[in-house]
Amino acid sequence: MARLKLVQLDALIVVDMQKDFSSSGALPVPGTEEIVPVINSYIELFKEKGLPIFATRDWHPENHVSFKENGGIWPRHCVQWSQGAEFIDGLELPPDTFIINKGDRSELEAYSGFQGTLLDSLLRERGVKRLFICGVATDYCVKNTALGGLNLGYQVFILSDAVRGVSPQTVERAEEELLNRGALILEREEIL
Ligand code: VGL
Ligand code: ZN
Repeated sequence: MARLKLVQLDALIVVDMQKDFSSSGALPVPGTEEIVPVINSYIELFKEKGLPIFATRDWHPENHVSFKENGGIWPRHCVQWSQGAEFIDGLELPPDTFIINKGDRSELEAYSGFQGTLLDSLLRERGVKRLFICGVATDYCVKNTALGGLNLGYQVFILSDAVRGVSPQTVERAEEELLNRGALILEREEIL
């Protein structure tokens, strides 16, 4: 097995690991709790090497367009400052994690961590070239954050043991699209 060595150009992106996506939340993504320890081990790895860690969070106003009551397809979730929008218990984000709020404009859906945020400039300022992406949901925000990164010229790695999706069919399509666009899918033991 080829192994990948982390270098100074790398950053970890933890996508939307929030209470509303856990099994007791408003929009449960199956398996979200299960990946918390795996994500913690990636966090530890990046922290050890002094590499930057970014955590996106879905951060919707009450009247967000993605909610069913406002014509969208999702139950109300991740409302700004609500308990459901908090990071999931047990996730060990270091104090110097860069927190990226997205979907914070009522009229715009934002599945990508790059959409309407400072993520690209923060990464660029630090010379980051390669993104290691984990979190939820594989078929929505992980996918679109990864595509956003690819469009902006980053090399993208999906951490397959640390992502979970909404449905198997859309996850399969998402993985195929990501591979076709040049992302690589790897797991913990493939990283040195
Ligand atoms: C997400 C659906 C709605 C996600 C966010 O984080 O993947 N999915 N809002
Ligand atoms: Zn959302």
